[in-house]
Amino acid sequence: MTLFNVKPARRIASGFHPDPTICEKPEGGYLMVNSSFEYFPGLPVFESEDGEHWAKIGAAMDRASQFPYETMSNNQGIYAPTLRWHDGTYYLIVTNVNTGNMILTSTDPRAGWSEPIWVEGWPGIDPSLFFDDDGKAYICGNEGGGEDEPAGIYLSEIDAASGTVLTERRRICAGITGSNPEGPHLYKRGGTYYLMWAEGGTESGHMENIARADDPYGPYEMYPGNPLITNRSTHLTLQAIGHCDCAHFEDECTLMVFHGTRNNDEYPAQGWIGREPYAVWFNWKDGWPDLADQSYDCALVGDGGSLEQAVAWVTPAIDAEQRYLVESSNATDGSATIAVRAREQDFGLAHGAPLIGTRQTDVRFAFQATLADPKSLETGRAGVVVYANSAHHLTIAAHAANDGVVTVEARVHNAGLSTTVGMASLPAAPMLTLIVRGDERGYYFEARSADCDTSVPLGFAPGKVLSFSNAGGFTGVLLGVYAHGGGEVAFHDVTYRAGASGPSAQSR
Ligand code: 6LW
Repeated sequence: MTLFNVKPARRIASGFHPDPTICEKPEGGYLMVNSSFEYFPGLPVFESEDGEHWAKIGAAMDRASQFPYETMSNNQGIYAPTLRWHDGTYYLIVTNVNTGNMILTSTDPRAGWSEPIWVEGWPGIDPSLFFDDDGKAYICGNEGGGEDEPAGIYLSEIDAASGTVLTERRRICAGITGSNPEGPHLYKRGGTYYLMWAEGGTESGHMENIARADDPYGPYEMYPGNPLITNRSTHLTLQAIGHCDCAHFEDECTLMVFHGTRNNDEYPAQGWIGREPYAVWFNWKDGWPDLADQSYDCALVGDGGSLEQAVAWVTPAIDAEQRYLVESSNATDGSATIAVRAREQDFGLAHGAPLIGTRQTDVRFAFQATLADPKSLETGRAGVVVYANSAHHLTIAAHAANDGVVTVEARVHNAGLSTTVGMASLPAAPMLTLIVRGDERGYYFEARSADCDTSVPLGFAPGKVLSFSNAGGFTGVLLGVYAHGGGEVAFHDVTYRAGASGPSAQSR
């Protein structure tokens, strides 16, 4: 057998970018889009020339008319998109779990995407489009199971331009285990239809399966080697792999993307920086993907400089009041100046947690923000936050005390229990820098006043507090700034450095 360009799987973006979908660009190269949940701008778009090196080029959902939410709970919003190119147009079909399924279109993804085209009469999540060569288009997706419809993968014909579902939904697959068949994609190769779908839940039981049929509605013949991929029941660092999508499906060498979490068994914690996308090339054997010799793993920490991505700032839901203004951003080192207008709400409320942040993209990192004038905090608290969700996050809060002193306090917020891990009083001189560093164990907090040469250590929080297994949900970790109370504060030199060397000597 001839082997074409098969290479081991590699991470193609860092930080939480789950549910990857890819398609080939007509001029060559690829685009990828990922789920974004409650965060805005949503639906990050990446581009690649070779399928291995990817760069973020924007976000498909960049205005309120596409995502009109000023409050939104954790893990709501935008789920599992599918991107396809057909006849001069990119179609991005996606679920907003708060409203339903929709299609965004674009003829130039760098220039932006359309208003939502709503798909009426198509319940469930993880919608996908397939354009057949006879001119028909299909929508498939999954339904969790209820009184009306059993769980499984459903299919109908659709007019993709108008979003009109043309035929009755038919269940075409129930999965192989009965546990969460989802994220389906339909393809065609040599006249045969192939259905791929994830199963087992997106946690440690995750897997991907494949089946084939002569007709899009089946009956489907299951691949005898299913699951096509899984790391279930292993101790590999890379866990929870699945939710695949492919390009070059009809070629000898097919590009497949999937997501997985970096696991830390030593401490033990599953995937606190979230589900990240990977890519692998495979060949075919006897009409099935040949992945028998492939294994999927990764290092817990970093994997070289090739994954550098621009720092992208997001807020939970739309920042309609413009409480967060990224006033300037330094293209060379990624540092930003961010003005924050405080509001009374704190992180304990599920809706629209007040913060602006960027994804944690490596286990080792340093994130810092300098409060230009700590005295402006007389009516509130401001600081940095390491945020998984409203019930699981870490804060370093600064607030003005009496007599020209600022108090800084590092706290762990874990499922309703809030614990102080470090506290210090510093002179209320201009320029108070709050620092959080990450490593394989977790997060280390520090503060440094411009008057002092050294940082004051403020304790440590184990990463497992924010891990998938403790915090739950579908997202990873954001590193951000916030202000509660009244007034307005400015953060200077808000800087994120991935791969920076763990805790400083003082905070160990
Ligand atoms: C996604 C679905 C899933 O829509 O997680 O657990 C959802 N399964 O496939 C969010 O990523």
